[in-house]
Parts: sequence; C-alpha cells; structure tokens
Amino acid sequence: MTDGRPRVPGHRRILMFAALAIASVVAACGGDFPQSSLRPLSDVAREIDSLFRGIFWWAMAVLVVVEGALIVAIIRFRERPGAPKPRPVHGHTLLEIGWTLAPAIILIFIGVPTMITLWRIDRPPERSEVRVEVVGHQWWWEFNYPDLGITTANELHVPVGKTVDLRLRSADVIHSFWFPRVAGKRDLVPGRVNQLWFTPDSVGVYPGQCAEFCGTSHALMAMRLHVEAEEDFERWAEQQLREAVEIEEAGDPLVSVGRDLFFGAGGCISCHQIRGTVAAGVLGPDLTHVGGRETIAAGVLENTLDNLAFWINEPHEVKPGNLMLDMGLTDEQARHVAAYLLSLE
Ligand code: HEC
Ligand SMILES: [Cu+2]
Repeated sequence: MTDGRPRVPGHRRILMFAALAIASVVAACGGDFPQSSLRPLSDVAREIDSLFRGIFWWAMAVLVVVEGALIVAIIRFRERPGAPKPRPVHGHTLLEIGWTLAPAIILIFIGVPTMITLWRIDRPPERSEVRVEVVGHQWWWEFNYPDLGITTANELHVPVGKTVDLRLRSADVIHSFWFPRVAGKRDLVPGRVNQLWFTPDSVGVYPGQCAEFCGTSHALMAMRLHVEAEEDFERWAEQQLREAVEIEEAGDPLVSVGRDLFFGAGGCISCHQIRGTVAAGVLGPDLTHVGGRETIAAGVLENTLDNLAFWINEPHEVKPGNLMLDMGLTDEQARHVAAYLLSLE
C-alpha cells in the first residue's frame, strides 16, 4: 500500500474536490457574458431560451434519478467480506414497462415543444420591417439593406422593436451567422439563400461571430449588432445614404495626401468601393463610411488611426490568410491613408 508518498485522507480529498467544484460553479456565475444565449434580448431568442430551460430541467430530473439509483446501488450492494452476492433482477415486467414508458414520456415532453418552437421561428416573419441581405466572406460580413440602398460591413444597425428580416448567403464557403443574445445560429451556404428573423427589444451593442469553421481566420470573423432607438437608426441610415463626405479638417495635409495614395499608388480602389468616387472594387468591404465604424477587420481592431495604419501595412499580421494585399506603403504613407479613411464618416 505505501509508496513513500504522504497520503491525503479520503474525506480530505472529497472536501478538496467539493471546494474545487463549488468554486468553478460560482466563478461561472460572475462576469458580463456579452455572448450568452442565456440572456435573450429578442422574441426569437426568448423562444429558444425557454425551450432550452424546459429541456434543461428534464435533463436534470433524469440525471438525479439515474445517478441517485447508481449511487444507492454502489453503496448498498458493494462487496463486503462474507456477504452473499446480490440477487440480479430478471424478467420483472413492471420494471421493464416502467423504464420503457418513462423515457418515451420524457421524449414527448421534449420533442413536442421542440417541434413547436422550430416551426415558429422557421416560418417567415409576420412583419418584415427591416430587410437586410447578409453575405458571408472569408473573413468579414457584408450587410446590404435593399430597401434603403445601404451597404456596410461588420456592424449591423437595426431599430429596436422592429422585425429584422435577414436573407443570408455566402460568397465563398459555409459560414454561420450568430448573435447569441438575439437569434439562433443560421448557416450561410454557397448557392443558397437562408432566412433568419428577430425582433430586438433592447437598445445596445451586442457582439456576434461566425459560428462555423470557415478557414484560417475563422476565429477573427466577428461582428457587432447595434440596436438603436428609431431616431438614431434613421440618423445613421441618412448618413450612410450620403455619398462619401470627408469631414475635411480645414485642408488637413494628412487627409489629402492619403486620398491621393488611396486612389493612386496605393491600389486600394481595385478592391474597395467608396460611393461617389471612382473607387468601385467589390472584393473588400465598402469603405464609403468606414470612418463611422467602431471597429475594422470584422470586429478585430478598434477603428483608430494607429490600428488602421497597422492594418493597411500588415493585414496578414492581424488576420492570417485574408484576401487584402499588403500594398507596400511606408508607415508614414499608411498613416496618411488611415487619416483619409477616418475622415469618411
Ligand atoms: C486585393 C484586394 C484588396 C486590396 C488591394 C486592398 N484591400 Fe482592403 N480589404 C480587402 C479585404 C478582402 C478586406 C476584408 C478583410 C477581412 O476583414 O477579412 C479588406 C479590409 C479593409 C479594411 C477594413 C474595413 C472594415 O470595415 O473592416 C480597410 C480599412 C481596408 N481594407 C483598407 C484598404 C486600403 C487603404 C487599401 C490600399 C492601401 C486596401 N484596403 C487594399 C481587400 C483589399
Ligand atoms: Cu465564417
């Protein structure tokens, strides 16, 4: 028995284990959890959440009964010196009917609400107040508002209390659109158009991300949902509809040099669009109002001068494998271009 190591007594070990288990459970209850589907903020998210909670309690009941029986069996029928072997149960009709019927009944209580919820959230929405076409790209999100004529990237703006009707498709591989607090996941499948809708009920900014592995930088394919009061949404939409307006800082030389680089030697216009200018590329995000975004590169960097300049020169440092090319600008040139882009609010 002894191997020279000091032995921790059995009950001390159980205590230590229990303390560890309690600590991890308690630790899991703190924090902000901006991406928890357990704190739903839309009609659809609430339906999914209440289905989940129902299933959770059935699963708990099964756990308690099964594990309880197991523990009782282990203790009562454990081997003891001199004790006779426990008698096996065989051909007990009542027991057999019981353990066939009980799971069947539980499955009905889980299956019926699941089907009802699936049908409800899968049918087209009753109202379709804001229509958005979502296109998944490796590794960013394009958002088009066909009724409003707006195109933007990675930051989805919607008015609170209105039903948002999304059509999802992909430009390359399978992605999955997921804002945990407002809607379930929905895949973006090449060659198909999928639908997803939800009615957000709380103003705020909520993070989301691609939920289907889609290549090297899949983990860097985030997005943000801005749920706004109606007036704020309208103001945003009006701003987006304008052609590119530089918020000219009284002839800021950074900006004008940056503009020349963007349209000239930088080569940026081969992939990016700025409405109202000759830049009409479609491979990368529309940059008409890029200065008004909070983040760049699909939620990966805050939209600041430093970050923009870094991104322009080292897009693959930030996001390995992404399709943007390093156009070989100097650090100073990159800062000029960044200043120009920031001026595009
Ligand atoms: C070969 C095509 C290509 C060229 C050339 C190119 N880009 Fe990009 N750009 C992209 C792609 C693709 C993305 C999206 C990358 C991602 O997030 O995965 C992107 C993203 C960006 C973003 C982030 C936009 C956002 O909303 O997240 C900025 C800013 C940007 N590019 C600026 C530039 C500038 C400035 C130049 C010229 C120096 C340039 N790009 C040249 C393809 C290109
Ligand atoms: Cu993806």
